[in-house]
Amino acid sequence: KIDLTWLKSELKQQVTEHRYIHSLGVAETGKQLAKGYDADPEKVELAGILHDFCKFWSKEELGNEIRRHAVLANDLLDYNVELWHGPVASVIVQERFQIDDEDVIMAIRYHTSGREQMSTIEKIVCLADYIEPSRQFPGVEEIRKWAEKDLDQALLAAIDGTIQFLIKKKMKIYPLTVRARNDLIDQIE
Ligand code: DGI
Ligand code: FE
Ligand code: FE
Ligand code: FE
Repeated sequence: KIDLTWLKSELKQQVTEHRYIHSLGVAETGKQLAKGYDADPEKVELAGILHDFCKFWSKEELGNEIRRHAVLANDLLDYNVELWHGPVASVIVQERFQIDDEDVIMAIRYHTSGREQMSTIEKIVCLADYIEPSRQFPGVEEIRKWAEKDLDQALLAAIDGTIQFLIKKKMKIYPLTVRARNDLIDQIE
């Protein structure tokens, strides 16, 4: 059984105070969502604590890890560096903390991009990342309300918000994010 207190202290050494509070917020919000959507709260909590573990690694370090680990999609290197920390964290937590739960690893790996056929745990971590209490941006309250009644609708709204942000900033959209959105719409129909 993994010691969460110890993991939190390891996280604290890797990230800023703000990011530490955000991570615990994702863990807590995620745990509550898990209870409502019949997912394992302990797996969601663990993924929430660790999802941004590599957030402050340099572009060079992140790129090296992506190139080094064949399991990570190399096309990430052609897209925004903000997409890299989740996939890298998903392999680092295995190596450093012997986390071997595939559900937890996938939730960490895809928390930024999303993907097709996301598990309930992946959806919850991705959504909790967007709506945990320290997040403040226009529209977040509406998504918090959606989160209470429909996980897919709430996640779709969150992904739409991100895509709108990327378009506004004239940034590229990682294809997996588009596929995640399309797949979610098919699931909602
Ligand atoms: O790490 P966090 O700040 O908690 O949040 P995150 O991991 O969900 O996302 C970090 C940022 O990545 C997000 O604000 C937007 C940016 N980003 C850049 N390109 C893409 C992208 N996000 C998605 N979903 N898809 C992209 O192609
Ligand atoms: Fe993140
Ligand atoms: Fe490695
Ligand atoms: Fe996050």
